[in-house]
Amino acid sequence: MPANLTPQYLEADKRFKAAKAVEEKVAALEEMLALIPKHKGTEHLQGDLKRRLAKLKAEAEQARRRRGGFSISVDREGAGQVVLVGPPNAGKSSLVASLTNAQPEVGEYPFTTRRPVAGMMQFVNIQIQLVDLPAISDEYMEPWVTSLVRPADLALLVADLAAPSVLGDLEEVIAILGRSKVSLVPSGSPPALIGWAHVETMLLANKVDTPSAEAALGMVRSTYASRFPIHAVSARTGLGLEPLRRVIYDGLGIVRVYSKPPGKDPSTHSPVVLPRGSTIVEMAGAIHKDFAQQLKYARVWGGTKFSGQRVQRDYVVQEGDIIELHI
Ligand SMILES: Nc1nc2c(ncn2[C@@H]2O[C@H](COP(=O)(O)OP(=O)(O)OP(=O)(O)O)[C@@H](O)[C@H]2O)c(=O)[nH]1
Ligand SMILES: [Mg+2]
Repeated sequence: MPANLTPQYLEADKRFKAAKAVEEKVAALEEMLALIPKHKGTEHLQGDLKRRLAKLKAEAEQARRRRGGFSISVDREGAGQVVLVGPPNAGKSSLVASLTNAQPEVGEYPFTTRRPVAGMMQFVNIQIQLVDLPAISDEYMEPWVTSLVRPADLALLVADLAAPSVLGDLEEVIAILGRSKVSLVPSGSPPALIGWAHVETMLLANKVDTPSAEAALGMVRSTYASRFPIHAVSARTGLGLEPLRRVIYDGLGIVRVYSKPPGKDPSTHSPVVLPRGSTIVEMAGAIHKDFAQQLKYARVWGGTKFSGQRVQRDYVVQEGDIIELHI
């Protein structure tokens, strides 16, 4: 056993040894891998953990197949993946139906949605993927739901302003996700818990058209305004939905820039989408992997500061920049 393994690592190791279910073992191993000090002395152990993890995941998959079950995942598409989470009947499917090309089933009864449904939401000149998920509640839930929240770029936590239990329902959703080590956080907050997934979240207070909505919205605001940005919407009347497209875009922490071949016009309908803070080199690499290496300099048109100004490889691109790469 190499030296300087942390107490947290040893804790996770203990949990791994005590675990019975394959999923628990996988979770503990993943945590060990995240926690193990990364240096030469632990290389062997790291390799060993990775092998065991791969084997266990394959076993879990086989077991699912034998049970006749299936593993559920949603392939990423577009500029970002956004999941809708919330209690039953809050209007998650209605919102996805209003904002995207998808047509998830909407029902007056709870637990209508049983499978993820992905749809594409247009925002100006890009598409963002919204994923409708089944309800999250202690009464009943599909066991795989939290595993789809984990990898998302953004979560929309949907509150049902027509439900008297609105506050308790939200607490329940947050607590259930917490049990799977998924923490809903406001955007820009640094990861706080090792081994947890921190999913940036905004709260959508839906059904603002209903009679008691105003009072319910007041309660939601006083409880959650310090934790999440809150947007009041109605999937039924469409209130608040158009501005929501930009809010979602802003929440993804991405920028759109436009590539311009020397001597030609920029391609303004097909932006290059990059994480905020990306440099010109990263932009070049996103267009073609060889470009990152070959890039000599670039010229930028944008905002007020640049009008074809020459910038170096480490220039941080800004929303709306038009960029001429010189290879
Ligand atoms: N008045 C009003 N009703 C809404 C609104 N959004 C959804 N509903 C209604 O609320 C009910 C539930 O809507 P869904 O979209 O199926 O809710 P869900 O969150 O997907 O529900 P589950 O899939 O069961 O978890 C349906 O009867 C909708 O018509 C809204 O903004 N206002
Ligand atoms: Mg639904």
